[in-house]
Amino acid sequence: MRQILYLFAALWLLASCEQSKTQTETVSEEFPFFIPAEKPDRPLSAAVARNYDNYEAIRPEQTELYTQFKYTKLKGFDYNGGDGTVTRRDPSKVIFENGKYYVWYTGRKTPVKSVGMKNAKLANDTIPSSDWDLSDIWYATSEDGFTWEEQGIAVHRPEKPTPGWRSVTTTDILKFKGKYYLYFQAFMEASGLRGDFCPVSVAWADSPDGPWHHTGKIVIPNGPEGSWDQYSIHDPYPLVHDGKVYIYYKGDFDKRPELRPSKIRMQGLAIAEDPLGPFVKHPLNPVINSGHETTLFPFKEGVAAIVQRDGQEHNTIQYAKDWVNFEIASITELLPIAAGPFVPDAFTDTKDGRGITWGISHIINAGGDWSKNHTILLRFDCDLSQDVDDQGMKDHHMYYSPEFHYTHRLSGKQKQRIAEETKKLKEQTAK
Ligand code: AAL
Repeated sequence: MRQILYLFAALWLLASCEQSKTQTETVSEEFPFFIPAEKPDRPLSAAVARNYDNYEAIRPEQTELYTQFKYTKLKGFDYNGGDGTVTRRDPSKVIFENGKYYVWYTGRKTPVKSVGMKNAKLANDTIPSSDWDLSDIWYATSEDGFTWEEQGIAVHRPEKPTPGWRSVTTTDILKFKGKYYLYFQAFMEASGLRGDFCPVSVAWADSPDGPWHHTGKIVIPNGPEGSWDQYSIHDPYPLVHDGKVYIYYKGDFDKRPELRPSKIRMQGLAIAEDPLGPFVKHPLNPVINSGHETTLFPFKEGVAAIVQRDGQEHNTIQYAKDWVNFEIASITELLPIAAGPFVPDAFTDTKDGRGITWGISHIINAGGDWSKNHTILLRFDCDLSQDVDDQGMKDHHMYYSPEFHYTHRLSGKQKQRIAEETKKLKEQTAK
């Protein structure tokens, strides 16, 4: 009896070996139905190899630095019927102090709407050129992040010729050793006269409610003639890393009127021991090759960036383990513009950044009518956090309505080109 049992066992073992051999053979011939968690030891196409080599996970929904973005209208801000005389744009990071949230932003309340950068020559002391000309830095607070109460001007335009006399804009907040610092673009000419030229200046306060002391100094100067940031230092964005102040900023350069958009936009880094400087620009600048406004947050031991609007790598979330050399972590869509996230560990000098789940962003031309151009603030939510696992934010199969698509319409010139192409085709085939 025992012998028969041994015989059965041996036969079963043989059969299962045969079966697993067939399975392995099948697997080695075809890419498996269940995608292997580890990079398989077999020839792979460049695309599939990249899926393993370049990303944290093989699926976006398992990638911590992948998210979709959801948007909510903010309560509490009035835009004068959207007539173009009131704008709120380029929000700072959101911080939580004194039991409430704070945000700072470019605020313009002018007697007339802006004439546009192309008509900058028509601008004067009361007529703004761009949407951000003749602006001050305003702030608002909120109990819940959805309803905001505007508190007034935090930093006024200083007297001429102090940097910023024409406009103080696009601010961001730093808290360092118990003091608060607002960095901002300090315009000394109407935007559009030569470009969007400005350096960065700073104001400080002992409380987020002020009073703010405008240093009147340029803290991140434009680069030397011929360098990428010789004209524009935009969107200064401070974080604390290694006990130092790291400010990422955007530069506009290589303008070529024959191309659209005519400028290249990249982002650089300037580092200082003290918030008032001196700031030393990183020798590898620019460190991000795309994007428009700057949005970054500590993530694990490195820093992550939301890269939107411009450049080869727009619509990506990027990551730099060493805070300098950025790689694409994920590709996504409908990214928040000029996002100022709530970054609880922005200033804690963390070595394990937890990430972000919401913030304030903006939409330009909010009324869809450029002749009344103004910008509104809105809330975005996402899951770029180590502590939240919201599968509802990890979708990658987005739906946009027909109306949304049709707002991206052909121009008259494009319609004409298409008609000519068809005409040519008809002529060729008629011969
Ligand atoms: C933005 C920012 C800067 C530019 C202008 C106002 O959204 O990149 O601030 O100067 O546009």
